[in-house]
Amino acid sequence: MIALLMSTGARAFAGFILPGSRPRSSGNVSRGCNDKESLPSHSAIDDLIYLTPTSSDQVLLCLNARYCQDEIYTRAGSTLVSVNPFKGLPRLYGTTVMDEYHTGTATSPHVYQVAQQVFSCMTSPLDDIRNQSIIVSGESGAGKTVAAKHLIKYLVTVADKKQPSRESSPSLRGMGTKIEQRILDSNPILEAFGNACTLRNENSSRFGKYIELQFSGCVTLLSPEATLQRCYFSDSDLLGASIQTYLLEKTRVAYQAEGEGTFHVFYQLLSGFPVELRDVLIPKGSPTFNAAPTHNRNKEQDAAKWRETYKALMEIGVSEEQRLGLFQILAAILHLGNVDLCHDPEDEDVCVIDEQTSGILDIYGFESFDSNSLEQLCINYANERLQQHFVRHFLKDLQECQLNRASDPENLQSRISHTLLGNRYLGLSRKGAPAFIVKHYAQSVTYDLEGMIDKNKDNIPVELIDLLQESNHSFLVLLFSQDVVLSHAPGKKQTVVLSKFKASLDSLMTSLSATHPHYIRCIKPNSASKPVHFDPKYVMQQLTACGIAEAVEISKKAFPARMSYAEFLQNFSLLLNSDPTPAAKTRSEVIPNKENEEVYEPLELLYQRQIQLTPRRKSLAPRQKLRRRADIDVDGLFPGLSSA
Ligand code: AOV
Ligand code: MG
Repeated sequence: MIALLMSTGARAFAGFILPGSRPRSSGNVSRGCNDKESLPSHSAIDDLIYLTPTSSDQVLLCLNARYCQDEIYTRAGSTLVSVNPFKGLPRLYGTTVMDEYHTGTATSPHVYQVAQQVFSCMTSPLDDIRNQSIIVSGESGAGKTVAAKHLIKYLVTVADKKQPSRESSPSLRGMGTKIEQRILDSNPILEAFGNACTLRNENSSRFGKYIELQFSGCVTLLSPEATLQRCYFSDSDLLGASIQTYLLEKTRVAYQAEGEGTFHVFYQLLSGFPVELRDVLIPKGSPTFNAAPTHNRNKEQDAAKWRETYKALMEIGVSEEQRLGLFQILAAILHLGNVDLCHDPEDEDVCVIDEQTSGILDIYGFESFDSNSLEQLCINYANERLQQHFVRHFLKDLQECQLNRASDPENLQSRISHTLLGNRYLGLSRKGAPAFIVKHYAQSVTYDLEGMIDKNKDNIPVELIDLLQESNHSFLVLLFSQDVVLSHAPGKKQTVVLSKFKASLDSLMTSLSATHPHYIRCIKPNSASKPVHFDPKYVMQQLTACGIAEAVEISKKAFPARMSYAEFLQNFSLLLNSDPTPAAKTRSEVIPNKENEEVYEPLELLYQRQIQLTPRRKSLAPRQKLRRRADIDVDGLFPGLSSA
C-alpha cells in the first residue's frame, strides 16, 4: 500500500521518532499542587523565553505553576515542553479543539499547535516544500506515545477534511480513501505486539518507531502543470504512511525483570480469546504460563483491548487464515515458555527437554537499571544520537540567525562537544563483574558485559531454520522465509545487532537532517506516575539532561522565525519596487508558468497577506521591519529597498 502511494509525485512527510529517557529517581521530594509557594505568577507565562532570568530554577517554577493549573504544555522557543498530567484532561483534546488550532483561533501552546505548524509548513505555497519531522523525547512514562497519538490523530483529521479534493483529482480518485483509518488502526496492533508493562510505565513501548505520513506535494519542478493547481486545491492529501521500527526488545518474550510483564498481546489473548479457539490452543487445565507472569493484570481491560487489536487486524486486511496462524504461534510461544531444557546426561553437547518440570502443549527511553546489557546500550545510544541532533540543530540555526547581542554560545558548544567526544566519557567499572561505563547526556550508565556478546550475535541456528521451514504451518514458514535462510547461510558474514542498529540510526539521522525538525520534550513530573504531584528534583534532572534552559537561552538570543537567505528572498521579495531583481527570478521559479493568471494572482495575494501578517509597528520602515524578522544584510540583498 505504502510503496505504491509513495511513488506519486513530490511529497512531504511528517515523521515522528519516539525514543525516551529513563533517569533514576532523584529522591522522594514530592510536591503536590496545594503548596501555594509553588504557584507564583509564573503560570501565565506560556513561553519560557519570556522568563527573566532564564535559569533552570525559573524554568522549573514556571512548569510547576502551570502544571498545577492543568496547563501541561509550555513553549520553550521553538520547542514544546509537555508535562504528563497522569489524568484525563478532555477539555484539551477532540475535534473542536483541533478545529480551533486549524483555524488559528487557539494560540496557546499545545501538541496540536506543533502538528498545525508542521501541516502549515508542508502545505504553504509560501514555503519551500520541506519534509517536516517531529521528534518526541522524554523519559519512560513521560508521555511520548500519547503525544504521538495526538499528533497523528490531528494530522489525519486535518488531512481527512481534504477528502473531497482527493475525489476531484483524477490521479488520486479511488486511492486510499481509508488511509486515515488504517493509520489509526495500526496503533492498537503496534501497541499489542510491542508494548509491555514495566516498572516505570504500564504501557511502555519496547521498540522505537519512526512514523512517516506521506502527503502530496505542492510545487514541483518535475511536473509543474499537474501540480500547480494542486498547490491551491489539494496540496495536503494524505497519500500513505510507513512505520519503521527499531530494536524490538525480543528478549522480553523469554525473560522479564521482576515485577514486569511480557508484551500485551499475550495477556489479551489469554483474556479475550473466543472460547472455541481457546479450548483448542490453550486447553483447560493448562498450567500458568511462565512466559506471561500475570501480576497486576486487569483481565477485563485485556479482553477489551483484545477486541480492539482483533478488529484492527481485520481492518488493515490480515486474512482469517493469517490471523489463525498468528494466534497459533502466540499460543505456541506461551506453551514453549513452560519447557525447561537440560543437558542430556549421556551427551553434554546435547540438550533435552527436562521432563520433570514441563506440560508441552513498546524513541523506548534512556534506561539505567541496576543491571544493564546490550538492550540498554542500544536504547541509550539511540537517545544519545537524538540528543546530538537536537543540539546540532540549535547550534547550526544560531549561526544563521543569532542576534549580535552579548551571547555566549561557544560555552554551550564546547560543553556539548566535550560531552559527546572523547574517551574520557568511557570508563571501566570497578564492579566485580566485567562492565564498562558510558557517561551519557542524561547520566552515567554501567553496562554489564556478561551475555552481551551472545545477544549481539542474535543468531538463529541454521538447523532451527531448516526445521521450521519443514513445518506444515504456512504462516510459520512465511516467517522463516528463504530470505532469513540466506542471511543465516553458513559462511555468510553475520551482521551483529549493534552494527544493524547503528546502520538504521545512521539512515534515520540522514532522513532527519533532510527535514525541518520540531521538538516536543516530554517531562515526567514524578517517578510514581501519580497525578497532581510535581517532584522538583526529579523534573530538574530531566530538564538538565535535555538542556532545556540552554535551548531557551539560545532561542531568546535568536529570532523565533528562522529562514535561509533563499527562503527569505522568496517570501519577502514583494517589498521590492524595483525590477529586475533577484526576487523576481526566485518567484518565477516558484511559478514556472507565468502566463497562468489564475495561478499567479492567488499567489501574489498570499504573498501580500503574509506580509501583512508579520508583526509591525507603524513607525517602522519596511527595511526595519525586515530586520526585525531576520538578522541579515537586507540592504545588500535588496538594493532597491534602501531608497524606500
Ligand atoms: P512514554 O511513551 O513516554 O513511555 P506514555 O506516552 O506511554 O509514555 O505515557 C505513559 C502514561 O502516562 C500513559 O499511559 C497515560 O496514562 C499517561 N499520559 C501520558 N500523556 C498523557 C496526557 N497528555 N494526558 C493524560 N495522560 C497522559 V516509554 O514508551 O515507557 O519511554 O518506552
Ligand atoms: Mg511509549
